[in-house]
Amino acid sequence: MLQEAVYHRPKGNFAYAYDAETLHIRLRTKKEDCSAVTILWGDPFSWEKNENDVWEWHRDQSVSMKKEKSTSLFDYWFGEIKTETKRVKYAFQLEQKNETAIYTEKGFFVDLNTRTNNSFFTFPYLNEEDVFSAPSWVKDTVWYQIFPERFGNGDESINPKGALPWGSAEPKPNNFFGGDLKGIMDHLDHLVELGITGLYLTPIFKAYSNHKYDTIDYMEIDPQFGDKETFKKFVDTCHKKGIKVMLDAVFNHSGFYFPPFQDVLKNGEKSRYKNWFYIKDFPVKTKPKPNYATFAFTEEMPKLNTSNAELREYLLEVGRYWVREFNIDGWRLDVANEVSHDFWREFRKEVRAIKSDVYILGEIWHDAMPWLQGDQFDAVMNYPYTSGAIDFFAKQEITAEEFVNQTVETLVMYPKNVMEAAFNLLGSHDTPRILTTCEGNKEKVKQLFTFLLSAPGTPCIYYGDEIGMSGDMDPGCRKCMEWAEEKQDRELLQYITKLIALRRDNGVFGNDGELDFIQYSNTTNHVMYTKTNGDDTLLFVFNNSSEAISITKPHSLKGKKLLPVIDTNMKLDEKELKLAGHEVLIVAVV
Ligand code: ARE
Repeated sequence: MLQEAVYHRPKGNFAYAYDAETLHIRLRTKKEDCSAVTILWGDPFSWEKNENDVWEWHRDQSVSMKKEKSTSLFDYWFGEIKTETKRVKYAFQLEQKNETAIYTEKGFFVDLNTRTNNSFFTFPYLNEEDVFSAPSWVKDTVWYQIFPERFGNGDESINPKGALPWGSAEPKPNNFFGGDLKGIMDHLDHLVELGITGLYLTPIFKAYSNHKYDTIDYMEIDPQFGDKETFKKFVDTCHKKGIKVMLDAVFNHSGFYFPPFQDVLKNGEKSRYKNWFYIKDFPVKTKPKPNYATFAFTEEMPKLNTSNAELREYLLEVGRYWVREFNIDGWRLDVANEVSHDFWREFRKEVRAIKSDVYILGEIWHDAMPWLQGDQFDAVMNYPYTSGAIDFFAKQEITAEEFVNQTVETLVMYPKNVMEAAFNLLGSHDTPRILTTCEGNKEKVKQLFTFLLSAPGTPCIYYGDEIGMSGDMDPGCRKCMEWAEEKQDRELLQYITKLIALRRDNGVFGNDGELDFIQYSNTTNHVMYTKTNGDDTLLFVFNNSSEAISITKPHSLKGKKLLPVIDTNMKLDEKELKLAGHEVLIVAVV
């Protein structure tokens, strides 16, 4: 047994409370090294005197673990402990052909010394208030992201100076086309028909740029988008259409023209706002480089000092205000990983006190476990989950095996209840559009949307991707939405609409199904996974090579009939699955 590969650590993605009664436990071992793993557990205080009148720990519980996921290197085992006393000490019994080993917090034992449990792992107490719980409405949400300057111009009278005719030019870092809130409201039925139930708007507060991440006033709607009365109507209209509204909070930094920063520029050390920022020395300089902390190396974005009590309270009131006064449903937190955990813990308490089911989404592009313990965020923008798929389906830069490995690692990166609320996306206003990444190959786009929309977690569609808009890295990905139907890819729109409907009508397709990769080949470049919940299984087959291929029907599906759930031109027979071209096969296995 390769003991070096065995890994477990409590209170993270390897041991967590799934709900008030249930612990989920994971263990990693070398792939195909162990034939069985059992969790040996008991209440740490259940001691009894044995026949020699000696106190002995009465550990009498055990749970067989299931091999839930595997990569080329590792097997990930999963077990569930239901505990009444909510206190658990546990160890793992690993079995190989003729070898058994006990894995504890203090390493490996050959046999178990039952008189002591201080070498066991500990989940000391399952406190209900510690259980991670995203708002219940999130797991069934299908999100849509809009860059407000570019979705629809509904009121020309509030156009910013120099606004160009809609779609008349390529987007640039500093041009405007007059997108506004009314323009979004005019097209909400496009979202309803698509099956959208959550809308994420990038910043809409007063700022100079077309992206509004350089905030001037956190308490005002930017006049080019409308006013507070329009916004109130906007939220009410979205709610009436069954669409939740999430705004973008830029608390890591302000804009250069944020009045407190302007005051510091003018009054230097005498400014009452000098500690709202991280200023190294006075007078404040922007050249040759800023003598104050900024977002990235962007002098127009001075970093906010969230440890300063006054600034902190100012931002917390911003967080409360838009929930309290406009009943928004969520906050997306910009550059969330660079603001202190301490601030986010207080932010969560404050906004949840106003509305108990506000969704708190952090923009973090990497492993975000420290922010997902239940005391800060409900989810992060889960770029890692789809990056393997994009590298495999779109860029063909990695093999089927590497795609499976990368995706499995992201599936076990978080607790299952965290994964259910994850915000999965193929692109955003910060990335090239998925059709461009696929070099215009629509079949690859369809495979990626199938992967996104059949994944655990909640999917987000970036505006225009559903109608086949292209666009390279920012600002190219921020073109005006194309509303001329003849210029839209209506077939792609219909395909994505159908997938969203499947997700809505079939829980296995969405969050209720456990995703298992069951077959892949680096030579035929196909990947097969199932989504399973009880007796219900869906089979997904992706063929990423250009030739038609035939593959054997996985033995795990032997004896099951395959019924197409979505029209494909696949030829199916009991012996093998024939794949033609880039078609994706989604079948219901009954
Ligand atoms: C734009 C151009 C820049 C140019 C700048 C000049 O993109 O190349 O230098 O203009 O002014 C906003 C605007 C951007 C603007 C930027 C700076 O939307 O158009 O840049 O302000 O003025 C990292 C951060 C992540 C951040 C991205 C952009 O971790 O938080 O970089 N995303 C948020 C918003 C952005 C916004 C800002 C932050 C600033 O979503 O829209 O930009 O408020 C890897 C790394 C990530 C990295 C990611 C993207 O995956 O792991 O950490 O994200 O690449 O670069």
